[in-house]
Amino acid sequence: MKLQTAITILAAAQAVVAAALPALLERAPNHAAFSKPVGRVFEIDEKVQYFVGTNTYWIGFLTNDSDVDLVMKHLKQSKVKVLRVWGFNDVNEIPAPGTVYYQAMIPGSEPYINLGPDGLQRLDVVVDKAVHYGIKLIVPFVNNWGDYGGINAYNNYFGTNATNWYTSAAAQAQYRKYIKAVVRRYKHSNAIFAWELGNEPRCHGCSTDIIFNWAKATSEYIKSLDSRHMVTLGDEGWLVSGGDGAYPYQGVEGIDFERNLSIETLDFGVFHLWPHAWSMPYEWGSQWILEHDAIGKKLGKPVVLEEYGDISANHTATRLPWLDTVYHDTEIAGDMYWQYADFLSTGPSPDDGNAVYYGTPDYIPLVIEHAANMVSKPVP
Ligand SMILES: *[C@@H]1O[C@H](CO)[C@@H](O)[C@H](O)[C@H]1NC(C)=O
Ligand SMILES: *[C@@H]1O[C@H](CO)[C@@H](O)[C@H](O)[C@H]1NC(C)=O
Ligand SMILES: *[C@@H]1O[C@H](CO)[C@@H](O)[C@H](O)[C@H]1NC(C)=O
Ligand SMILES: CC(=O)N[C@H]1CO[C@H](CO)[C@@H](O)[C@@H]1O
Repeated sequence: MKLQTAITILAAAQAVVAAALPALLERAPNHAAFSKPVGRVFEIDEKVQYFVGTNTYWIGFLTNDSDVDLVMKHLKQSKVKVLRVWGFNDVNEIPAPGTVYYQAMIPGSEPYINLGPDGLQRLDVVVDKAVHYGIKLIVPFVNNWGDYGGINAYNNYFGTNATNWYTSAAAQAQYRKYIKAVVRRYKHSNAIFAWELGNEPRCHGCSTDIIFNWAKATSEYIKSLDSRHMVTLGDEGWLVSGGDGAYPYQGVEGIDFERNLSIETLDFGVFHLWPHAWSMPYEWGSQWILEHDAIGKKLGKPVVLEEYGDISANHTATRLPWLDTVYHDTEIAGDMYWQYADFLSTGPSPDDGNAVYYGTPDYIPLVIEHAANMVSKPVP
């Protein structure tokens, strides 16, 4: 309680702290080259290359540095180059001591960003270890879903909802304050691969104008803070036509992947692949991959398969055809499976049915072999 009060005061006095102790707010620069698009692929560590990546949303919430180190070391050994980690963790009430959170929006008091040891200092460890092992990070700023707060946490505070959050001046001002704090902290680090507006933004039943305008304005804002890092949206890649009118092609989530990808301040497109959640057969995955590659080709931008998973009895049998499509039949710049898992000091990391654990039989074809293929795939 006492410590929390101290942190609250510290956060409230952010401007003063900023002047006195810039290191608290801004991480030290590391000067190696930043990742950037080159045609439909990326230059990463000064080499134009295809990549394999993965997702560990939880890594910035771990409290043991050795666990972060272990994961990064295993990723490097596996030639996994890009890691997506939640850059948000919003709460509406202060959690129990030792539980990490990044932003507090407690009804009745001023929202603040947690710069303490149970706040962004945990994300600092992820960034530092990423620098050490040469891993690049994709960092989304908000969740469409209720996990770790997200839009819902803003809604609880500002009285907004899942659709008008995108246009609420008050909610957007706080979201931008949060973006500014995180971007400022890591803007000099080449461990950041890209900033991401959010995890799977949706505006169900809305005109695609809502998210288009929000994505345009927010990405422009991020570029105004940090022109050197790439920015991407974080959407699932919804299309507005084709596919015999099946759910992913109906535009009902208020997203038009192609339209959004045309935004100048979005450097590349991402899409996700969740056949079982979208009532599509697993075999349809390759079609979805080919369709997004074709749109990237039309607009001349890299496209990344940023999340994919299955809950079938055999992950290898289900996913290998998708990976073969990515590798043999497209110029998809990289694919990032959901979700990497490992054995931490606290036990196994989370498994929602999609996890592939480091060192298990599925890990060999799906990660080790596929990553070796992708990093040696000739670039155009
Ligand atoms: C942190 O993790 C390491 C293993 O990675 C373990 O040896 C150590 O006991 C852990 N520390 C705590 C405080 O749990
Ligand atoms: C959000 O509130 C607006 C009214 O301000 C309403 O029109 C809209 O349907 C609401 N959306 C949801 C998802 O409840
Ligand atoms: C899973 O599928 C792969 C590829 O089709 C196959 O080689 C492997 O034996 C299967 N594993 C199990 C446990 O059935
Ligand atoms: C550049 C581009 O492809 N723009 C398309 C964006 O999406 C709209 C539909 O929402 C199309 O009309 C544009 O041609």
